[in-house]
Amino acid sequence: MLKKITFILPVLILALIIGGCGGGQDKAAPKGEGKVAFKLASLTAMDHTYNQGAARFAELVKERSKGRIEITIYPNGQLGKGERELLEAIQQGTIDFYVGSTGPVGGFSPSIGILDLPFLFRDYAHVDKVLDGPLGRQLLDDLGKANLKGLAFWENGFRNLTNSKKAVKAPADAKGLKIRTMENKIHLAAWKAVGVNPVPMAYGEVYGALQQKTIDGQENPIAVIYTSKLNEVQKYLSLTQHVYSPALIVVSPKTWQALSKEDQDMMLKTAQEVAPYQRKLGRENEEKQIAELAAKGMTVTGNINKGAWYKIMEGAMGEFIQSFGKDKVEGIINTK
Ligand code: EAX
Repeated sequence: MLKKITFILPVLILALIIGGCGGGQDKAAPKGEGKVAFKLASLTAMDHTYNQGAARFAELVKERSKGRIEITIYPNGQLGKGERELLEAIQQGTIDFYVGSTGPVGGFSPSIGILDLPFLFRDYAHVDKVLDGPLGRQLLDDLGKANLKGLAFWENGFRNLTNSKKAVKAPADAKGLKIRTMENKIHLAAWKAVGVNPVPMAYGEVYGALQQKTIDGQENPIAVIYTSKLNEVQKYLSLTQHVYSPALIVVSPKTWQALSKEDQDMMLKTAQEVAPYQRKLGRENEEKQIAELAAKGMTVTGNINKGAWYKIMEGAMGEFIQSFGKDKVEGIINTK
C-alpha cells in the first residue's frame, strides 16, 4: 500500500503543477484561443446614446484586442429593471459592464452625489471641464471603495420634467403631481421642496406606471424621453433642465482583475476616448428630438424661469451641501 501512495504522490504533484501553469486563465465564457465574451447592461433603448457609445466601445475593444475580447450589449433593462440592481450585479460580477446614470450611484459611493445637486452646471462646456478634471478623476477613483471600477464619465444629460396632466412652467404649476424620481435622496428632497409627490422607482417600471397613470410624470434628459418614446404616455414636456445627470461606464472588479494589465490599459483608454463621442450624440440631437416630440403631439413649455426653480430646490440642499463640503460645491460652480 505504502509503495502505491509513494508512486501516486509525485504524479499528483506534477499534475497540479502543469494545471497551474495555465496562469490567470481568461475570465468569462472562454471561447477558444483565449477569447473572452463579456456582457454590458443598460436600461435604455439600443438607439439611445448609452448604447451607441457602448457599441463604439465594444467595436474598438474587439479591434484593439485583435478579436480576443467580445462585448455583447444588453439594452432595455434585459438584465435588470433598475440601475441600482445592475450596479449590484456589477459588484457581484454577474454582469461585466454597466452604462447608466450616476443617479443611484450615490447610494454606493456617496462622494459622487455632489453631481446631483440641482442647477450645479451652467452648460455642457462647464460639465466637461469638471468631469474631465481632477474632481471627476477623484470621483471615479472613489468608486473603487464601493467595489465598482469606474472607467469614464459618459453622459445622460440635463433632465426635464414631463407629465400627463398640465403644462408646467413655474414650480407652483407642478404642485401635487405624482412625479417618479430616480432612487436618489437629493432628487427626492428637491422635488419634495417643489411640492410634488415624488415616487422613487426603477427606470424599467416607469413607462408602465405612466401608462397605467399610477404616476403623473417623470423627469429625464431629452435623449431618454425620445428614445423611450415617452411621448406615447406623456402629454407635457417642460424644459426645466433642473439637474445635469452624468453617466458612467463601469466594469466589475472581478472582470477587471482577470484582465491583463495591457488589456486594462487599452480598455480604460478606449472608454475615455469614447466619452466625447458619446456625449456629443445627445447634445447634437437635442433640439431635433424636442421638435420631433412636439410634432408627435407633446406640448413643449420652454423659456422656463430657472431661477425660480433653483431658488425652491436649492432651499432643500443645505444638509447635502454641508455633507459634500461647501468649498467643494463652490469649486464646481466657480470652475470656468
Ligand atoms: O440612465 O433612471 C433614470 O431616470 C435614468 O435617467 C435612466 O435610467 C437613464
